[in-house]
Amino acid sequence: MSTMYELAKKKYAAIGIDTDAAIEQLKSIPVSLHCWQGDDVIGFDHDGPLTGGIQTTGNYPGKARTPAELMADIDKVMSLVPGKVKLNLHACYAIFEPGEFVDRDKIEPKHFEKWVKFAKERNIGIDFNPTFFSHPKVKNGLTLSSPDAETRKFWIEHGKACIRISEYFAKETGIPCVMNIWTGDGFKDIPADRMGPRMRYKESIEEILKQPFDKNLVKITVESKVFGIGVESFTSGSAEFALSFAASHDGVLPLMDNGHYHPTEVVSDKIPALLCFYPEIALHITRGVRWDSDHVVLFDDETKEMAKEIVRCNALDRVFMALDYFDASINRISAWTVGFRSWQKALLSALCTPNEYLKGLQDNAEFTKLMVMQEEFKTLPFGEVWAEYLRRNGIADDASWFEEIEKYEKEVLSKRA
Ligand SMILES: [Mn+2]
Repeated sequence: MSTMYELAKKKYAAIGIDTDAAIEQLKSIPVSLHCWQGDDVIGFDHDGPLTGGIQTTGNYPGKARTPAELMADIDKVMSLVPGKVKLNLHACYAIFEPGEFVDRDKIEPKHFEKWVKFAKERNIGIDFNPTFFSHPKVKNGLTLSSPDAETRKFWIEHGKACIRISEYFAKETGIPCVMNIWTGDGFKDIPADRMGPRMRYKESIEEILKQPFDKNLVKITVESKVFGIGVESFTSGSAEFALSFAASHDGVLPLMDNGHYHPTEVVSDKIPALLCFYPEIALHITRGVRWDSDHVVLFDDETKEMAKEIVRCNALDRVFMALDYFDASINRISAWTVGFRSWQKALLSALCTPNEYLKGLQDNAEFTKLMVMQEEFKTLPFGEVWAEYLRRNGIADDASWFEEIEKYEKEVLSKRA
């Protein structure tokens, strides 16, 4: 063990923190890694552009074009991050046989066999997402909330197919699958009817939920969003809609994406509020920048605050954590790696915070001391604990992981012309 870590460990022990225990605990907490950072949310089931109020910007070379390339890239990321990875797939990542095409309302577990094999070989679970965007059957920007019954029917069938696939993932891997429902349904300008689309959205999700499934194996979540590109004025799946839907439907969890709120709202404050009412909740961890909701996650203040809330609410086993962002302007392997490592850092930092002591100061109204101590703890030698965590995960404890990425870019990514 390094001398530097030994010294850091003593410093933390003095404030009641067992850094060895924190490291051990974090090793077993799954965090879902989103496959869509690797190919700019394109997938393998269509040739069209990305739609649905989301947009990738940038044209950095080397994006994955095939399942084999995407899997190789995910392996590279997994070799550079500490902690327990779970794989997060979108339905548009179905893998067809050569010449085969199956539309989204008809996809089956067999179209994800190769992903299951990939997950099993790596001993990881899989989360899933129906893909309600980038498809010709998105009619006038609407899917499940469309006024057109045939359009709604197609997307309801897609949702049901995805529940069957999610259950297949859970059964095959032995790990429950979180299936997240998000649509980009909305309007660019001021609508004349807000309740109509929301009632149709509600009824459509209720139709999807008629697909029988084991609630212990499949966790259905509903994700809200305040606006998107081209849907600035209204979204069917607003925050109040998603929260209320989850609250009133057994087995449905709310999912908060911290890029999906007004810029001054913080999800760190919403986490404990929801934990008062829901046995389990889910998160999409991202970084919003002005109007964009999908920048690479960094080890910044709000990211740390979100992790702190999960840890100090004792809710590590009640919060399903998934990354959700995409940057096409930088090396995608690096974008994935930085984001995953940042969230790991935030969780480790939260586990190394004397939360009970700080709560005590708050409850005793010692607010001066609370501020002083919170500032003091910010400069504890956290870097040494992080380095030890990396070593215990068999990961290099310095920035040499980036040399690996440069090498991979030169040898693999640059050849994808
Ligand atoms: Mn999201």
